[in-house]
Order: sequence, then structure tokens, then C-alpha cells
Amino acid sequence: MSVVGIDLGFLNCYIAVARSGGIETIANEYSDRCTPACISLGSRTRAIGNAAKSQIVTNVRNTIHGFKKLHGRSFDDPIVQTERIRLPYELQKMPNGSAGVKVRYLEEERPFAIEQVTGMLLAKLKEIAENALKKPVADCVISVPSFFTDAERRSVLAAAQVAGLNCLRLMNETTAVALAYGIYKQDLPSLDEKPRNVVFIDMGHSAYQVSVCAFNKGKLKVLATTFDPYLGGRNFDEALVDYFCDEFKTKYKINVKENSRALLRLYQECEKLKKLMSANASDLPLNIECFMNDLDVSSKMNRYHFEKYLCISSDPPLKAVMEQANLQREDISSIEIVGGATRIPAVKEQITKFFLKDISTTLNADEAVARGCALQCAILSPAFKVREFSITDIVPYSVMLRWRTSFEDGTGECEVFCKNHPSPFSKVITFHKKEPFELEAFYTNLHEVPYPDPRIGTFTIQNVFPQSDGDNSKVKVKVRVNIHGVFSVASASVIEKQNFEGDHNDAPMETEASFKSENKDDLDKMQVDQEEGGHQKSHAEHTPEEEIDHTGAKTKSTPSDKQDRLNQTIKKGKSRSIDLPIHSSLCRQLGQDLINSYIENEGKMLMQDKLEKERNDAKNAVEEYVYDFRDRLGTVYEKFITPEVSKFHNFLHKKIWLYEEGEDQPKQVYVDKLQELKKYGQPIQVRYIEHEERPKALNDLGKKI
Ligand code: ATP
Ligand code: K
Ligand code: MG
Repeated sequence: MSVVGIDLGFLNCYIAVARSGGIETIANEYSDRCTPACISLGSRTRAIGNAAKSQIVTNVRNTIHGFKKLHGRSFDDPIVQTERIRLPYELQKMPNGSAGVKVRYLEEERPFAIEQVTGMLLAKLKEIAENALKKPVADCVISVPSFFTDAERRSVLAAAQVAGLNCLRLMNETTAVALAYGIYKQDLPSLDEKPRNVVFIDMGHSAYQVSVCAFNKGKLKVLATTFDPYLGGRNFDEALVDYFCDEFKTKYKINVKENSRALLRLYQECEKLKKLMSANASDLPLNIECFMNDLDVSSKMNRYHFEKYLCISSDPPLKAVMEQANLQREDISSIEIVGGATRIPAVKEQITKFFLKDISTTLNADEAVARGCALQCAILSPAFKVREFSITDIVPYSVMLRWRTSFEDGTGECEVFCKNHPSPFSKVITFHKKEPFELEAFYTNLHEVPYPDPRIGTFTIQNVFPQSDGDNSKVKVKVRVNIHGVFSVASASVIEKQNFEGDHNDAPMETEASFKSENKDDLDKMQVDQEEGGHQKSHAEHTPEEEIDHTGAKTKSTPSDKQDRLNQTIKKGKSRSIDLPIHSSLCRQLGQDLINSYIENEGKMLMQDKLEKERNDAKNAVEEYVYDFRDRLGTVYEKFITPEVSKFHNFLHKKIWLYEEGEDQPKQVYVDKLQELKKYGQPIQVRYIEHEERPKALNDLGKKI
């Protein structure tokens, strides 16, 4: 079984694998550990990763990049519309209203859903992992920003399915970094000591994320996460691009923004310049030849000037994270930074100034997320032995449930998960109901959520009936934030009193036993029982329990209270629970049928790529044979050419076929051509080898005699 962690970056993806020696970040076919999040569609084939990146400027409208923010969003979403302006390829509204891309592939205009696009990228990363591990890869852990909402997370999970990956966990990027930091630390405080608090900061290309975690021996607990989803390395590139666009407008009288190819080149040059400025404070040149209208452009920039021109602040999320975790600067033992953009001196400076403390760069800024994901995958994998390490993440946004009550047609509401609640987590809520009912889940404070729609989903609890005495039935509903950070109403059951005489009451229809709730008069009274943390192999931390009454006020109860309740239920022994069907309708959910069609399409495209590669390989084999033989014909093979092969000789010298008729043929034509060539070539080769071997053989013979 494979153990793989994937950092699915906006710009750069990394893959780490667990091998017997430990965690290792692996390289792709270009010996590069970074694989660009880039896909280029062509008339015959797709290029993904490095090969696609080199086509950004040449295949402008069909090379897809910068798509991470399109996940789980409708085409009309303001974020999608903002991104759309920056992208050189077209976005398209898919039939279900979500955002997709429109490109030319195999000589026709084709729409692709975002799940298909990321599916292509993930399939490529899977292939890279398989090449490194030399075995099939399915199980993996994939990173997502901590601020991703349910719809975005479910969209990435669907993309993993499209790629044929079995995602064991969607892991928050900063939590992956925290795991990569903590698991090897030998000197963490023991469980009864004060934890070590560490701040993790990740500024990538598209986003800025901060978390603070408490470490004790064998465990990490995320205390708070904050973010600026609109701040990253690309903002610095954009600032440079804007600066030079303005300058070129007056200096060269050109409008770069009207020419997408020139603009893309300027972006590439500005990114390079930005990186150079991180290491060098002096004046640096910018030169681009044949930039626009055959014009060469040049300019310069230096760090000091750039910083004055910038107005970017990394402080607000830092301030917010400390407030939410209720910590002071002196409570923080270390500040660990990762992500490419944290190499920018101005960013480091701002962070240092905020904490009044040196920042630590001991983690690998590019690979820490992937390594953390691989570690999490190893922990979750039964096939791999790693040290016990418990990870408690948090719920980024408060989640509410709303339902209709029979009181004067009113509604009931309850916060089921507060912001920064431990995750994964399940809770059981008890309802007293006479009929099927609907629970609507939504984000409480939309202003905190970088998403335009508060809805998470609607869950209908079916097959609920009054008890035999007409009383409400007691319905237990389990709500959960799962290991991927996705909310659901996971199960529901009705508590039915057992019939003493016999057991004719099998069907949920006959839930008529007179089970008296102590809160009989309290319609919709809820009890919230916290349950264990989820499916981690290592044990989740025990958290205090809480009860919430119908007013929503929390009352703490001790673990022994729960034990008592449990005992009561056991002693009574007269009730049983019957599972109830739930109909879930999730916000921006893709149907499995649609995902299956994407899977099928990805299979076809993979096959097409494979066939095209084989065709190209066959063509290359002919070309190689021709060139290799041609060189030798003039030299070592010369003496061995016979009259019959002069035709072959001519062919090799002219090599016309390959560039005319043979330019574009099916694979078999090249295979046949190679055979034909070899028929002529082989006798020459054989005669040559015989000639070469003869003196040696005679020599050997001479030695023997
Ligand atoms: P995200 O985390 O937003 O999904 P990502 O993970 O793909 O994006 P990273 O690979 O962490 O992003 O960082 C890429 C960014 O870091 C780019 O903007 C890149 O230009 C920038 N970067 C990398 N090295 C340097 C450097 N030496 N100086 C300045 N910026 C740098
Ligand atoms: K990355
Ligand atoms: Mg990143």
C-alpha cells in the first residue's frame, strides 16, 4: 500500500512519499520536485506540469493555470469573476451553474469542469508518485487551504476521485506543516506540562494562512487559524506588472494589458525579478526582447523602491490568530514560516516586527506541506508504522442548524459547531418530533467566510411518526465534521420502546411505545452529546462534554454524568434504536453520475495521451534509426554497403519521408517503416560486427592453440 502526501498548490505542487527510510519528497520526470499546477491542451494530447508551463506563452488560450480558487463555486461567484479577469483562457458556466474552463482540445472547443481540471493535475501527480514508488498509488492525503468551505472541499474530493485517488484526508495546509514540525521533535513538553505554542505561517502564491498550535508529547492541537485568502506572492508580481505597464505606457507608448501574450511574458519576468530582489538589494534590470510590436523593452527596479511602492500588510491575520487563541507574544515559543512568498524580505520583516522575535526557517519552505500530508497518510495507513501522534484540527467557521417548529410556524436554531471547535468531531442532538423534518445547515457568520453563500446543505430526516400515545418520538441525530473538515448529518435514529409481550414491532412505522421523555413538553428540546473525535488511528484527545438546551445556552456536564445517562439507558433495556433514512442535499454537490462521467472521460484522455505518446515514440524510433545509421554509413559502415541497399542509402540521405509523407502517420506506419529500414540495415550491421569480431576471435583462437 502506498503512502503519499500531495501539496496541491495554486502555482506549485509537491509530492512526498513514505518509504522505509522516512519521508521523501520525490522528483518528476524533469528531476524537479516541484510540478507546476498547469495543464496545456493540444490538438492531439495534453501536457501537464512542467511541459504545460512552457506553453503558457505559446498556447495562451488553452493552457490552464491559476484555477485553485474556482473549486466549489458557481460561475457567477464574485471570486470567480475576479479571477476570470486575470486569466488568459476562457471560463465557462457549466450546466449545473458551476465554474469550468473552455479550451480547444483534439481540434474542438471543449468545456471542462474544475473537478476535471484538478483531476488531470492529480492524475499526473499520481503518475509521478507511481514512477517513483514503482507500484500503483491510490491512497493519499491532499492539502487544502484551512479556509476552504465545504463546497470547495467536496469539489477537491471529487477531483481526487476523477484522478483515481482515494483521499484518506483533506488536510489543512498549516496543519500539515504543524505535523511536519512536531512529529520529529524529541523535546516536546509532557502531557501534564504547559504545551509549547508555535505559530505557523504559510504565504504561497495565492493565499496567506496563519495558525497557532499547542504541542505536547505525541500530540498537536490547532488553537486557531486565520488567513487572508487574497494575499500571496502573486500580489507582488501584480504590483510589479502594474508598475512596468504604467512605465511602458509613457516610455514606449504601448498598452501591455491589451496583449495577453506580452502580459504573460511580463508576469514571468516580474516573478523572476521579485525572486532576485529577495536575495539582492541593488538595482536589477528587466529586459524583454521583441516584447510588443517588435519592440525590446528594458527597465530596472530595486528592493527599496519596490517596497515603497507596495502597500501590503501581513499583520491582520497575525493579530487575529493571537486574539482567537487568547495568547500573548510571550506565550509563543517559535514562529515557523513556509511558502514561497515568505522569502520576501518585506514579509519576513513585518512578521518579525509583529512578534518582536526572530522567525524560524528550519522547515523546508516548499516541501513542508507535502511532507506533513505524507506523514498524515502514514499515520492513517494500517500498513505503515509511525510513532503515535494525535492531531486535533479545528472547524474554521461556526456552523448552525435551523429547523421548523410546530409552535406558531416558528423556527428553531442552534449553533452545532462554534468557530475553532475541535475537528474531526461528532455530536448527537435529540429532537422530539412527530413527523419527518428538515435540518438546514449553514455558516453562522458569512462575513467571516470567503464564500458568497451561507448554505451548507439541507438534510431531511425521514420516517418519523408520533408514538402510539400521540406523543413526540425521540429522534437522535448525529452531526459531524469529518476528517476532511466537511459537515454532514451523518445518521439519525428513533428511540423506540420495546414491546414486552412480543416483538411484532420491527418496522419503524410502529414506533408507538410510550417512551416518556423527561422533557416531554419541550418540543425540539436538544441535548448535545459530544462524541469521540473521529477516525484517526491515534486517539483523539478527550474534550469536556457539553449540553445545549433549546435556548442554546451551554451547560457543562462532567464525564460521570454522561456515564450515568449511559447506565440508565442500559438498565432500562426496554428501548431500541432504529436507523432513519436521511435525504441530503448539499450546496454545489456534484452527483456521483456526473463524477463517474468525469472519471470515464479522464480514462479516455489518459488513453489518448498514451496512444499519442506511443505514436511519437514510434516516430522518434524511426528518426533515431535514420540519423544514427546515416552517420555510420559515411564512416564505419561504408565498406559494408552492398548494391541492394543503395535504395536504403538514398533514403537515409534524403530523409525526406519523415518530413513529408511521414510527418504525421499512425503508430503502425512508423513501426512498419522501422521494420523495413532494419531489413536493409541489419545485413550491413551484421557484416560490420562480424568484421569487428573476426580479429578478436582469431586472436582468442590463437591464444587457445
Ligand atoms: P498557494 O499556497 O497559494 O496554493 P503555492 O503553494 O503554489 O500557492 P508556493 O509554492 O508556496 O505557492 O509559493 C509560490 C510563490 O512564492 C510565488 O509567488 C513565487 O514567486 C514566490 N517565491 C518563491 N521563491 C521566492 C523568493 N525567493 N522570493 C520571493 N518570492 C518567492
Ligand atoms: K506549494
Ligand atoms: Mg501552498
